[in-house]
This record gives sequence, C-alpha cells and structure tokens, in this order.
Amino acid sequence: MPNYFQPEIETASREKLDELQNERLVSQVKYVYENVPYYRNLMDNKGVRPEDIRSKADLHKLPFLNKDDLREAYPYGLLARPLSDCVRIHSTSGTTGRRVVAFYTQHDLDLWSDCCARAIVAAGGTKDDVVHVCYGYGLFTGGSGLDGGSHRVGALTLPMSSGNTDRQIQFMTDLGSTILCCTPSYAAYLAEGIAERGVKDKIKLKAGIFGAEAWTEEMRQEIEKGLGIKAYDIYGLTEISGPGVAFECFEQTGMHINEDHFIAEVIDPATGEVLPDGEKGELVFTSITKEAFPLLRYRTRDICILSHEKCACGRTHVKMTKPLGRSDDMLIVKGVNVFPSQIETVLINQGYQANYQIVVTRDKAHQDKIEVQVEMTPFMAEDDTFDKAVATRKLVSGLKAMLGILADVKLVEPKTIERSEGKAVRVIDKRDLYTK
Ligand code: DLL
Repeated sequence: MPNYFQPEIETASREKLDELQNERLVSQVKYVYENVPYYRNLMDNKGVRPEDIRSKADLHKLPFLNKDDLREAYPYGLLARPLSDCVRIHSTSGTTGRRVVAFYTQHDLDLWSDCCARAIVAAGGTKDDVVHVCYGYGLFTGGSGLDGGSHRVGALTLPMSSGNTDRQIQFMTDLGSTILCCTPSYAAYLAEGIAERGVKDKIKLKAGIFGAEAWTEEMRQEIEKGLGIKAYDIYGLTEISGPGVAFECFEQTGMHINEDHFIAEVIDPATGEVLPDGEKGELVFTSITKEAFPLLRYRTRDICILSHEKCACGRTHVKMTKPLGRSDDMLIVKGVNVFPSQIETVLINQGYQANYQIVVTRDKAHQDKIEVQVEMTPFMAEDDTFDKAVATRKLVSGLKAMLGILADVKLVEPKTIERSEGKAVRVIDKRDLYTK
C-alpha cells in the first residue's frame, strides 16, 4: 500500500503543482539574477531578463548551465548566499580539476532531508524502522542524505558508512536493520557475504534503497532474492543536492521527481531543444527552492525519459526512467565518477602518449574492475633500463591519487592498441549497465 511522507505535496493535483512551480520559478530566477553574477552574465549575454520568466512555459529562454560552468565558477562563483549563511558543503567524487562543490544553508539541508524522507517512506519506512546507511559519509552526499531522511522519518538510523563488511553484517543482525541504503553493487556484495556467513535467517531487512550508479532489472531481482527484500531505486546528483531528487514508489515503474523543489526537462543533447514526454534525451534540472546553490537549467548528462502518466501509487509527480546512459564520457566505477581525461592526464604526466584503453568489467558478485591498458612509447620499449614493474606501480599509484580508486594497469607494446579513424575508442565498458 502506498505510504506518503507529505501527501499534500506528493499527491497534489497537476494544476496545483504547476501553480506552485510557476510561482517558485519566478522568484528563484529573480533571486539568482540578483545574487549570482556568473548566471546574471549568462542571462545578460542571452538577452534574458528575470521579468521574461513568468512561468514554466518561459523556461526554455534561460541559458543552460553545465559541469564546465561549475568548474569555471569553482569554488564560490555560483554561491547565492554569503558563506556565513552556509552550514555544509558536499563534493563529487571526481578529483583534481573536475571537483564540484555544492553549498547548503540549513534550509537547503532541511528540504533535502524531506526529499530523502519521501524516498524512505515510499519504500515502506516508518519511525519503527532501523535504517542501515552504508553509503559513504563525508564529502559524498549518499550517507548524509539518507541519514537526514531517516532522521526526518524518525527511524533509528545506523550511520555505518561504507566498507567493513563484517561489521555491517554484525550490526545488521544484532540491531535488526530493516531498511538498507547503499549502492546496488554493495547490496549485492552484502547479500553474498550474508550467504557465506550463513546468517540469512538472522537478517530482518524488508527493503533497500539503492542508487548512485546504474543497475539493471536483473540485478534488482538478484538483490531482492539474495536479501529477501524489495529493492527501490533512488536518483540524485551532488549539484542538485544529492540522493532524493527522484525515488521509486511501490509500483517500481520509474522514479518520481520531487517537483515541488526541482523542475525537470528532457532535451536533445545535440541541439538543446526541449523534448516531449516519452522521448529519450538529456535530463535538465532547475532548482526552485534552494538558497545557497540554486542551479537553473543544469545539464545532468544523464539520458532518460520523462512520463506524466498517472501512477497507481497516487503520487502525481512526474516520473523519470532509470538513467539509460550518459551524454558525456563519464563512467561510474565502484561508485566513483571517472572521466577518461583524468586517466589521460596521469599518463601524459608520466611520459606516455595518449594511446590507452580503459576496460571496465563487473564480476559475478557485481563488483567493478577497471583496467587501463597503456602503450609504452617506442623509446621506453627499446630502453634496457626501463623497468616495466616499477613503471606499472607508478601508474597505479598515480591513478589512485587522481581517481581515488584502485585501477589495474597493463603496459603493452607500442602500436598494439587499435587506432581509430574517427573518435578514439577509449572506453570498453563490458558491464552492460543500462536497461535498453
Ligand atoms: O551519486 C548521489 C546519490 C547518492 C544518488 C546516493 C543516489 C544514492 P554524484 O556522486 O554527484 O551523486 O553522482 C551523480 O550518479 O548524474 C548519475 O549519472 C549517477 N546516478 C545517481 N543515481 C543513480 C541511479 C550521487 N539511481 C551521478 N541510477 C548522476 C543510475 C545514478 N545512475
């Protein structure tokens, strides 16, 4: 049966939601124009004045923001409030040069907690639940986001953070965790660990809230079976607050976007043209209630489809499909955002040329593995003093420092990586993550 955290908002009529969004959009645009010179410049360059935005129908007039803007404006360029009004930052897992830092006032944290609370309640959570959060805490938004939501629901929160599987399972059995929050790959890993330890009958889990990376329906079924739970998807991104931008209800037919806080559009990534419901394109978000880090028309690079069709759960908020791919070359490996360009930087800094290939695989236990195959330069290959083992170790540690995760490195002979006549094929992702 459907449960709502804020039924008056979650099941509001379309007319009411439109009215709310229009009103909030108008004031958010004015607020951003007055407080964020970076975006004011973008609007001025496009000849758009805040008065031109009178409702959602005018949204298309606003300029897009993308990750490059965030990098250019790093760290304070998109901040709309004095730092003294901010109480928290979070940051994406990308490292040097790609880092995105988002700021929050207490109001922003509160609304984010509400969004995550809706996700927990939609998964059947109540104040009587024990919510086991093993998303990472710290700069990553996963831990704090679900933690905030669990507190809002009034459940008992176990702030486990990631790693230490023995301890996770011990707490799960001793304290009777009922709702598990982590990445789907960690959920699969935990299921395996529980089976290995023969403690499945001591596990009281009933639901899981899994996101931050792509996962397929097959993986859902496997996790549901392995843990004896119902597994719910949750979506979000640091720039827009974190997890809880959208979440799945009992129907599991897409994720409801929290439309009282975010307006979603789907655009053609090549032309920027807004696409209708049912068409596949890049998801774009406009925040309409944020104080510290309000982003207008932010291009997520996630490819998905929107649907306003009535949902049997009673929620009226628009649904998005699972992300069906990305419109850039970002990979998510072991829950960490990885750009091929970061890998290339490490190679070039260590004297290699840009002849490399990244092979990503996922084992039976759904754990990701990344291997970087790097061509030695002809000079290296001919140099008797060139020590391959030492060079490999140096690359592994350079990549670890850049990406924050361990990558295998394989040095190969010059000219062995296939050259492409068009765009180089840098990434071979064998995981088949996206549901077609
Ligand atoms: O991954 C926030 C999050 C934490 C979401 C915990 C859900 C649960 P970032 O590190 O900024 O934030 O990465 C955002 O991750 O643009 C998507 O490409 C991807 N992503 C997030 N959720 C899902 C999901 C967090 N449910 C990027 N399915 C996004 C597929 C997802 N991809």
